[in-house]
Amino acid sequence: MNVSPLQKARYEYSPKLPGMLRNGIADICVKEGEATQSVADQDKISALFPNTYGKKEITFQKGQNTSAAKKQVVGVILSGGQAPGGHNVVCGLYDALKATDKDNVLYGFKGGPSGLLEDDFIVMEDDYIDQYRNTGGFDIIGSGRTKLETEEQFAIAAEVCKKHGITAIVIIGGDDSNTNAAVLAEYMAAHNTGVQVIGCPKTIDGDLKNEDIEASFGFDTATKTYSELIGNIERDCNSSKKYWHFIKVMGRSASHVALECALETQANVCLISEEVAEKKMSLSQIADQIADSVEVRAAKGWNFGVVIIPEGVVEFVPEFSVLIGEINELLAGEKAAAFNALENWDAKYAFIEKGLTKESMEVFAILPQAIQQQLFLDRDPHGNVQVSLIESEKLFSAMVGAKLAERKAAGTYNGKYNAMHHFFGYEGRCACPSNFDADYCYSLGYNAFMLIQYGYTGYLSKVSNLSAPAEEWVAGGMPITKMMNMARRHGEDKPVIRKALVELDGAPFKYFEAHRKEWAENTCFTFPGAIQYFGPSSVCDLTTRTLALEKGE
Ligand code: FBP
Repeated sequence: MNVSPLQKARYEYSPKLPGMLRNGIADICVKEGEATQSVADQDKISALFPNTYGKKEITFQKGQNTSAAKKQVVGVILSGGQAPGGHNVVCGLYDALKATDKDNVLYGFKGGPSGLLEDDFIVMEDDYIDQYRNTGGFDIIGSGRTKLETEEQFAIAAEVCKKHGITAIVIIGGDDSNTNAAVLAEYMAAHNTGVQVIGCPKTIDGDLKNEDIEASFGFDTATKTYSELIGNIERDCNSSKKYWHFIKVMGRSASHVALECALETQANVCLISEEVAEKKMSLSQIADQIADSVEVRAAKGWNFGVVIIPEGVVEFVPEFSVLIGEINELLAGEKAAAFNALENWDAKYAFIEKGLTKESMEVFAILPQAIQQQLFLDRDPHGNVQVSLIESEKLFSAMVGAKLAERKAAGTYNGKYNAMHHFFGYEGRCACPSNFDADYCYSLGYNAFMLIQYGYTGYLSKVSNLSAPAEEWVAGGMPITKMMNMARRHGEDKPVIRKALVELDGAPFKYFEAHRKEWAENTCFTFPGAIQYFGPSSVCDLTTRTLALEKGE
């Protein structure tokens, strides 16, 4: 493998562990806290998890290791979208496992949860794992989106574990994957398989967090990567002074990524999907909000700017959701064939006009034609509109263009408007992890092994106090059931970990809200620059603005 000088240097980096895990395996003991309860629906969740519900929160501390000696054979799975630092979770797990007993074994199941079901794995060895230390990506074993959720799958998983003498499974994933980890843990306990299950909180989207989990890993690096790029674009804006850049950033549903990038770069406008939903904003109102910034800046001679758009925003616009629902209905079943047989767009447009309600037709009519066609052409296997494919950066730039044309006609705007479009998503998911993510992930993996060694199951590896230096981080574990409530999924009530959306009364949004007018009307850009790996801790170990604000810093 060809290795770049930076990668070579990163191999040498020793991730920082929380102080309490630094003294060697023999010196880590457990402190048990209070018994836990689920955040809501206690009766239902406790009935569904009779073997794993209500367990105690635990923290590790310095003291004699009292765990029972036992050969550990652990299987690890990477689940869902890539997030920087995943390799370090595996490395931390491996190092703790080998430091405890060199005969312990780590299996890496390949390609996500399906690797466990298909018994497709590699056995981790030093030479192999060393190539992945402090690197981005999930290529060490690959990832996948197969959900481990049915009894049938659990039975297969139990068989595979029995075959290899596996004592524990570590699932590295987001809210869904960790919900499934809890269900799998319960199954394994109920069937006396002796297999423990531990989860680790991953996702660049930042939406797996709650009063126990301060951050999911990958969010730090991904947002720093996007913010670097946005800052570079802002510099370009300042230099050429001729474009409005519409930048969509990843985050399937929640707007944490967009908000963090706005806090880092002080872009002129940033949409927050949760606010759009709360205020029931229409597409036209959103376009007006952006056009206001364009107009005010044009009056100052600044025909340039930056708009950040969260990936999922259109689903949060109430009128747009209604439109999508009607389109899905309009083309349900056999009606799709009739629509597809129509010979040209005019004929299709007439069909649509007849089928949609007046209100939805009004929304449809203001969309640029390319977006209108996209809604009808790109459909998933069930025939539904693929909302995630909608190029909302182009949608809003076109709508703003139309607003500005109206304002020009009315004499309130006299600027020049040229729009450029970007989507930053995959660019950040496999970036070389920041020191924060390298340290945090390694700690999560190391800590996951300590939970296994002490016999816990159905726990999420928890490392907290994250805005302090790593020395002061607190390592431990939290029963996953504590984070659960009941929610409607595919027409059924299911136990789930609640997805954390941006809280409009939370400190990060409040800070943004207090400054956004100034950022919209003036040029307050900040340029975070590239992630730094070597240098003063004040630069290299910086956490996100979101975390700092949430911690009141
Ligand atoms: P996870 O929730 O699995 O971490 O994935 C997050 C994400 O990166 C979203 O931001 C994005 O919408 C989605 O994955 C893209 O998924 P895919 O990799 O399947 O295209």
